[in-house]
Amino acid sequence: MRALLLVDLQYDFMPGGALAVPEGDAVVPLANRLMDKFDLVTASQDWHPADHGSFASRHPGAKPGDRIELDGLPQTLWPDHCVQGTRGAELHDDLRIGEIDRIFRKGQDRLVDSYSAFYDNARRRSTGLGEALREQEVDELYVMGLATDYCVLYSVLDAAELGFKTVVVADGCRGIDLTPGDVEAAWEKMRIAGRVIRSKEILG
Ligand code: VGL
Ligand code: ZN
Repeated sequence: MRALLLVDLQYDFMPGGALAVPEGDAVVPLANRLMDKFDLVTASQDWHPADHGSFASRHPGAKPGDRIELDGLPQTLWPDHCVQGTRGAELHDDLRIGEIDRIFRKGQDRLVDSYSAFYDNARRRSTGLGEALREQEVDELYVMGLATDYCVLYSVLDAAELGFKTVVVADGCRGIDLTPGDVEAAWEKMRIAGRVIRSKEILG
């Protein structure tokens, strides 16, 4: 059985959002077209408390992009984003939400960030995604969404490590490139962990 994972297609990662990913909105129509090709459609949703430790605003004198240590782990600081219950945390209205079977929220623990849709960065807690995929006997996971060099990358690495045949839909992803080269490095890692394709290989 094959499943699709839509990573963080939320307003704060779209142009105009708090942590805007260039052209982030360009992948939404593609997500809608891909949904019909899969037995199971899942999505992740970055879902932070207002005082999340990854927010630069919580650290006096720090600014977005700075790197600190948060509860023992290296942490890049971000603008406040995807705060639970806010418009910025909502999935894009143009998404065919009714076609998404399950949504997995992440990043609720203020002391640890969660880039992967499977686990927090400290691997203390599972979101339940891996268990749900196993339960549905998914063996192949297709991944697309935002951002290439953070949540897509770490979700793909975890999916591969969990034993799923992992396929990344390249034209369904957009990246941040906080440090120039980050996006290219992410693609290199994902090509090693899984398979990278273009959507036309699925849509014809
Ligand atoms: C993300 C940074 C912080 C992402 C989430 O979805 O890639 N990046 N939180
Ligand atoms: Zn976040």
